[in-house]
Amino acid sequence: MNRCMGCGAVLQSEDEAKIGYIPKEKKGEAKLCLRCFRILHYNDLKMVHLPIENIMETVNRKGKYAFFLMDLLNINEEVVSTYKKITIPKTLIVSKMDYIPKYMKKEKIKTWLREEYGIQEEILFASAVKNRNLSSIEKTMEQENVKSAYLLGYTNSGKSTLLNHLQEKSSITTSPVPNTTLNYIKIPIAEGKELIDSPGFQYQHPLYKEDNLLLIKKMHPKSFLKPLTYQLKKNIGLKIEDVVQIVNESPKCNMTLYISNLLDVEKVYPDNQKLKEYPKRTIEMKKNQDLVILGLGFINVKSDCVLTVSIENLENIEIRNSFFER
Ligand SMILES: Nc1nc2c(ncn2[C@@H]2O[C@H](COP(=O)(O)OP(=O)(O)OP(=O)(O)O)[C@@H](O)[C@H]2O)c(=O)[nH]1
Ligand SMILES: [Mg+2]
Repeated sequence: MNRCMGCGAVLQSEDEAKIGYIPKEKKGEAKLCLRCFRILHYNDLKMVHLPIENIMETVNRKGKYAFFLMDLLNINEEVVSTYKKITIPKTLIVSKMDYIPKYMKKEKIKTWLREEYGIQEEILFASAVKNRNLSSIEKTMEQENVKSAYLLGYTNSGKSTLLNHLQEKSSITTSPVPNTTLNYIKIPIAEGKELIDSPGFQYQHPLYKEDNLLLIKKMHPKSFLKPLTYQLKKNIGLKIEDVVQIVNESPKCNMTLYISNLLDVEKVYPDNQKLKEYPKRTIEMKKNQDLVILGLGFINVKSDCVLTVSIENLENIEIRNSFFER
């Protein structure tokens, strides 16, 4: 059974609409399915459904060790609870470190992850695109005496990009669209050691519709994050794309947004409030707490304030103590 080198899907020439499709005349010689070929050469992005389920079950049954990637904008209760379901020995990797401002210090992030999220295992920091700290993965495998480890994480956390930087020549398809990797792909990274790239976990309630590729791309930029600070008077709010609206109900609120800079942020006033049809929740925020919007990032408030949040699914918001406190 031949598999696509880029996404792991089984290659087939029967149905162009299905994953792993490769034109008949290319079968036998080409190593990439048509979708991966088009992503690689034309940046033609297309989202497809994941063909496999039960990643956690497979990993817990077959795996000896797991590395779990989380990027800073996607650290929240849902992601951490998935991480905690891994029952084999594991290490957490905070990925895409090039993306975040320098004042977010690693040691503080570590303490915060331990205190706020109860993470006890080893925590590494890495940037695939800047080749930072990638050797620590091999070192951990050496120390733990493991030859094979799964690379896990939510979709878009950067698993395949990291693995491409650990091999001499990139072979795995990467993209800002969710579900790029469709099956397990074993990659040797050093003498006698391999990592297994895996399909990503999905949020229970993704913020995007599958056909909204523009929003999906905006949510996952490659460039450095510049946090945006706002001072909102009473009844003034912010709308981020058509995803979420946050209105300040207190006399004044200072907040900093840690979200992709490509997203449109619009100020809203009492007479032009949008997203009216979405469910609302009013929250009393304490100074230095974060309002976390799952899949988007977080908003740090610099003063006590009352916020009304409108969002399609209220389960996509969480409140937490920020690591700026530490
Ligand atoms: N800034 C930055 N961007 C990264 C880094 N690693 C990955 N990315 C970007 O994040 C996006 C997703 O990367 P992938 O490697 O495809 O993510 P994945 O975890 O393999 O995703 P799935 O295969 O869908 O589960 C791509 O646009 C990458 O360029 C990194 O270290 N820094
Ligand atoms: Mg991948």
